[in-house]
Amino acid sequence: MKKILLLALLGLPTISFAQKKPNIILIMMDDLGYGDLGVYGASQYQTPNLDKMAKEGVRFTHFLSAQAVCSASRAGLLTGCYPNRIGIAGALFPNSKVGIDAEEETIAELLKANGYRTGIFGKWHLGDRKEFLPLQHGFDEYVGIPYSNDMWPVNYDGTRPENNPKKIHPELPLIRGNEPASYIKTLDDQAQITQILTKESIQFIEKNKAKPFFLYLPNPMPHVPINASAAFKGKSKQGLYGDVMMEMDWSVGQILQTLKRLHLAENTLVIFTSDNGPWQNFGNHAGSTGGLREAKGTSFEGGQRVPFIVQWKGHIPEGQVQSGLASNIDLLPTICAITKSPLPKKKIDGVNIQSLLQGNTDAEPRKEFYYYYRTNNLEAVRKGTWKLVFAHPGRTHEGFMPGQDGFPGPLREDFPFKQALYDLRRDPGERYDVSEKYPEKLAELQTLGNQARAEIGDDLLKIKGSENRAAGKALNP
Ligand SMILES: [Ca+2]
Repeated sequence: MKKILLLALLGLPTISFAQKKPNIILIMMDDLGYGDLGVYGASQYQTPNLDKMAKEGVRFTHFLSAQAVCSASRAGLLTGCYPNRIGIAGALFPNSKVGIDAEEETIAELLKANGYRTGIFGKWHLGDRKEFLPLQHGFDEYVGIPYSNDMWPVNYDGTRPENNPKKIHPELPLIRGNEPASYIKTLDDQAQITQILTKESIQFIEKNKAKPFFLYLPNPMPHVPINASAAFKGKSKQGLYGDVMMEMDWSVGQILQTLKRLHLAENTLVIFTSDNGPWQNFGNHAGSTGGLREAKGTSFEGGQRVPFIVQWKGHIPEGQVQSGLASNIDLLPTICAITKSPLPKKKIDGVNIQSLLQGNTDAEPRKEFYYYYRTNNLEAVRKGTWKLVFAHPGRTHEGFMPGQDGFPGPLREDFPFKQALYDLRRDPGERYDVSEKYPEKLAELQTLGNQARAEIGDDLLKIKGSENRAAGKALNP
């Protein structure tokens, strides 16, 4: 009793012992590939904090982003829906006329309604008009950029020449609340992003240590143009990309240390993931798929499979590797279950993956997955470890020389991929079409494809879905 009184007098967080609702921290990187962390195979730089987080929690090996592109992936993450179900596709550009519809319910809205304090520090990318910004979608606080960090009027090397291909973009704002607080104008400014967001996140945790909170930290790195602050430049053996990764890992370490310092670790679920695979045609400024096929902007595993690590001291068994299928659309129902928050009123696609977090290897909360891309193309479906890729025009990075030092290399956007059935257990690289050998699997996955098409459509076969909902439209287009 005396000790508690003393702690209270010192201003230390005695309250956290009595707190029931767990805090949620969701860290999402941008374009970080499946092979980009030490614990997932990175070799020329170290990510000790994330490796430790995996050791003390669970790491997934078949975790898929909703789609392999920024806005669609984030829409899926925050609403628990396939992004095409709610009308969000691709990567939104500045002054976008669409965003998440006001009728959709985000994780932030659901937690806020359940008494949580909600903050986002990082890249939003779900519409930059005021009505679409985070404060209008359930967040109490927002500091960050409204879209990708390369949507700025600056050339790939940081200069502003007359013939600059990026001249079409407005200056890149760092928004605070609903208004620009400053602008990111140079590569040196980009180098400060991770530091700024880490500091804001820590302040948010400190301020709200006595309340349940939801902290969403969508770090804009390592999306190009990458840069690291002075303390991390030259630290890795893999040039600037490795430096950026080491700073990102430091940032995660700072967040985890803050939880420890405030005695919040046992009451905080921490999630780490990425929005899509690496932007491979940027060569030495892009990450690694860890050998998976293709990369960002494709529905092959290199585009869509990403690291996923969860830690919750005392609640999740330590040191697990989970090979069950899951997606970022599953986070909303899982977080709702853990925090005892009601689910959205409208239909969602996510499933509760608590059983996988608990280390249950027999559980199969997600049996299937639909790989949509572009506006509404059903490019592939998955059932367990089987994946059927449908004939589709798609992006390929193969056969092209990647770019260098911030400049992109060429790629092809309309490669005519043929239908193929892959067994991802034996063929994670999606190389060997086994349709002829497994006709019953082929039929099963074709049926699954038809089910997806009937529900949310398929532009490739000109099929309208019966359940698609429209994106939010700008008030003054
Ligand atoms: Ca991205």
